[in-house]
Amino acid sequence: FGEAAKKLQGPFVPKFEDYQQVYNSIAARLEERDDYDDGSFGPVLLRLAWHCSGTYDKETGTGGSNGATMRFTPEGSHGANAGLQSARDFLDPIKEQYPWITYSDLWILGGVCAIQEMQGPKIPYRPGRSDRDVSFCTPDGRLPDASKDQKHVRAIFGRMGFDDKEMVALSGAHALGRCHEDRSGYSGPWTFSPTTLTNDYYKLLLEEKWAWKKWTGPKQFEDVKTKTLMMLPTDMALVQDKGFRPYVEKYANDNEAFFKDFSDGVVRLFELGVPFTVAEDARWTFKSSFD
Ligand code: HIF
Repeated sequence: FGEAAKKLQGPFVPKFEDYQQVYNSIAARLEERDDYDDGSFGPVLLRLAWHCSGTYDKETGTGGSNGATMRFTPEGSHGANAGLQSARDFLDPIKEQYPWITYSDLWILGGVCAIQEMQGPKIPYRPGRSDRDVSFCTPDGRLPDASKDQKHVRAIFGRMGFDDKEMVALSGAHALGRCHEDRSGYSGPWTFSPTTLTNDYYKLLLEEKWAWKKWTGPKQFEDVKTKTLMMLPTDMALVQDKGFRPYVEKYANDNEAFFKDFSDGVVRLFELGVPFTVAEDARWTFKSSFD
């Protein structure tokens, strides 16, 4: 009888409410698990979603958030992805609870949830990513190298199809989280509130005095006043470059403009390389836990 009923219903097609439930479960787990460095897995979940997406190459159409190929060793062990196992492990019980969602849709939903739960803007979402096999792993070297300058930043984000304004708007995500010596080699947070999304990253870039940190690790900047904050060479490139700097100034002065452009940029980033069947105007906006 059960089988017959199932046949009548057809295959399970998840709807908005089903994805909202997954969102709620991720949000609840973020609240529960405060055993990550600043009390939240939010930053590393966002980093996972971005590193899936940021492999995209617009010329060949390869890479991007479709596939979740970071599950496989070649890509999972790329130097740039060091530490992201913790984010994947965090999401595994959610995948067990909702087996119908693909890893690739789940990892991006994790990024969306992280941003919203860290009090960032709404990030509209649509599903449609499928998991692909190891042969779809991208070659090493597609993600940015923090020791480089603006030419590199433009080359990497240009390859994904982004312009100057979008590059600066996305960069505000470095208000969140921190660098770990055992992962990237760099050390420290960018802002004083690394689990809340604000435009502080831009304000600090402009208002603080920055100097090279005196240490034996990779070259990074520290704030002269407290010596507790950091900037990567690629972060500092945003104020050194004439094309980038006006946007840094704009976002430092206008959090609303930052949130708007950040959201637009992240939506585009998270959708790179995905052959959606759902139209752009049918994206969903999830309720946050505090709405
Ligand atoms: Fe990051 N990023 N990112 N990044 N990033 C690190 C950490 C985070 C770059 C380098 C690093 C973006 C762009 C760039 C986050 C989100 C985003 C670390 C430290 C490095 C080295 C990793 C570690 O040691 O754990 C470079 C060179 C980028 C291009 C300029 C995006 C815009 C800012 C696209 C973005 O969204 C987040 C969040 C973290 C914090 C992770 C954590 O575990 O706390």
